[in-house]
Amino acid sequence: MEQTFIMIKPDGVQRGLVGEIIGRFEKKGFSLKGLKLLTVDRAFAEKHYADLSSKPFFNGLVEYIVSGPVVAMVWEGKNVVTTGRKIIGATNPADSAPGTIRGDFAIDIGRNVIHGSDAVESARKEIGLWFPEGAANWSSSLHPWIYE
Ligand code: DAT
Ligand code: MG
Repeated sequence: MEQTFIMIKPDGVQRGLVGEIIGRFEKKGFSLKGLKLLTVDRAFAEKHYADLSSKPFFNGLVEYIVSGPVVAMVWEGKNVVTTGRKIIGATNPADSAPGTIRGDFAIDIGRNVIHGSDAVESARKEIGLWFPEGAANWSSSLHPWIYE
């Protein structure tokens, strides 16, 4: 089953949105396979966002991510990468539809509350980086009520 890496950024933690965000993924029917609250250092944040290292906003982005604890998660389910991105909404909250996490809870692109992997391959890399110990191995007994 497909997995994605989801991270509630420091603003989401500070603003008390952790429960709300987890609830949206849970209620959709996805399964939580990894969860931890941690504060990462500069080198780790730079590795996570390595693909963006040439962007003018890279330094500010890294400072934002290291500015406080984040909630790192692995979520599992059919098409969870693409559907997770839909639940999160567009990168710039000005373009995120109401009903999405960024559309409902964010205003500025540099404080957009949440990260979600953009492809199955980047999800695999990000889960490896954030969860070197591996994700949890369990399956929900609700499975037949969610999947036909
Ligand atoms: P996403 O987080 O939607 O996958 P991304 O991977 O392109 O978007 O960029 C990572 C983060 O970098 C994004 O959540 C917010 C920040 N960012 C992206 N584009 C930006 C821009 N033009 N100005 C400022 N910050 C930006
Ligand atoms: Mg991205």
